[in-house]
Amino acid sequence: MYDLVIKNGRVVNADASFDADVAINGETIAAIGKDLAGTREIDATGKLVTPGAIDGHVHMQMTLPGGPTSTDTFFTGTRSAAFGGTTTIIDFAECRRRESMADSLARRRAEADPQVVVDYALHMTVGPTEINKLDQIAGLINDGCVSFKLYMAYGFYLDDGQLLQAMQKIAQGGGMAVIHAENWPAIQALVADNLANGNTSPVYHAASRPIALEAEAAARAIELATYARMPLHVFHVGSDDVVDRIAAARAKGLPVTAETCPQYLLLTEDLYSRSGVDGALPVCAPPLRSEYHRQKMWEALATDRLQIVATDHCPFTIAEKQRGINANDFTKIPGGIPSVELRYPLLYSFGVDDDLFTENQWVQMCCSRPAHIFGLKNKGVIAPGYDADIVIFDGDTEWLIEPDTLHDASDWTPYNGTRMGGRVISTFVRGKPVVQDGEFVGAQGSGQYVKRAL
Ligand code: DUC
Ligand code: ZN
Repeated sequence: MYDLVIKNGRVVNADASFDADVAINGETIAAIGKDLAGTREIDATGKLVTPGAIDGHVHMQMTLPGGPTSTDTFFTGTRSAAFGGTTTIIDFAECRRRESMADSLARRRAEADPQVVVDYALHMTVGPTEINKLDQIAGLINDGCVSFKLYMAYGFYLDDGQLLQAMQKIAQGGGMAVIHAENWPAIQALVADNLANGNTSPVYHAASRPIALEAEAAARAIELATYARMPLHVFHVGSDDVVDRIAAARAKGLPVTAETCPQYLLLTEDLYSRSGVDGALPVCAPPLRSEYHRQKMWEALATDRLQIVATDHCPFTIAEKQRGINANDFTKIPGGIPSVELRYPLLYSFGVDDDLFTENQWVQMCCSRPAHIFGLKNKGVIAPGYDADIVIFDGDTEWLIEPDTLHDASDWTPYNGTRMGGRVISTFVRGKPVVQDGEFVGAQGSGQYVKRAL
């Protein structure tokens, strides 16, 4: 007799789908088979039973330099994640000037631990002030923090020499880097030019960050990572030019992977020409691109030219976005879009339901591949011995996205009014329900920090 059996569902893994019961003992999947009996049983007839989804790129309660803090706390953000079938997030730790990487990690964990309702890990950010701390990297990797965020954009970007130094230390320690690839000095020249010419509206946010400057940076990062012999994951890809660079590197057998995000799959740059704050809401970096590139992102996912989907979930309120409009300066608009709750159902609705890719590819890009890329050894697969992170998903229910149906702390969603073709019913994290039949039943602090290994 098992502790819990999810009965009669259609189990969907990356490599196969099959009808079976899933038995759980404690926090772990114990067996998969027919007619399994449990102390507690849940009927999943007609439903999909998938691994918990993994979102490798979120920013909960992140304070921008001199600016606002992203709207979701670790509690509201992970509750929202759970409603969308996401059972592990990876957020970021950022060092203060004189703080060690280990202390920064501990400080961020102290913020997250009492709040999280799903499991989480952290990427360690390496900025210019961390260049004299690079010897700490190996120790961090040994302690399970294996990925390092390198920015090529914003005031804290690394120049090429710093990038290479960081990559070599990460390679020596056996870690990997995740990168925000944009050519910051070139972007700054375009920004200055636009502002000097009175081009202050959100349209010029996108105009100042053209695809060429993202593709150039991605290609440069790949070259440096290749020289340093370090695995590289490229964040938030929204243009086919960048996908070309990723695909070329992978064709040579280089350890390069990349993600796109829901905003690049479903939204386009023409939103920036809406008047008032509406044009500011979808400001994010890299910016939204054209309809051509939007369609290319779906194609890239279907053909394996892109490997995974993450969100870059980073909401700011309408009032915070409005301040950038009031200041008549697109650089004052805090960048970020919420979607931690919607990624998994959106990818089902517009990917699987619209026949662009299979349910197995959906699970691969949202669950098993993120687990593999980021070193989450016990997650992303429904098989005995894995963590019992499980989603019961109804692939047949149609529903409409409205602001009130979501559970994050944002006061807007760019997906308002979108008709969806599938919905999360229940979400289990290590065997415990966090969302059950559409109701939150989790407890703050029940999520765990996950140590990783590549
Ligand atoms: N881009 C955003 O738009 N927001 C958060 C960080 C990032 O890179
Ligand atoms: Zn980000």
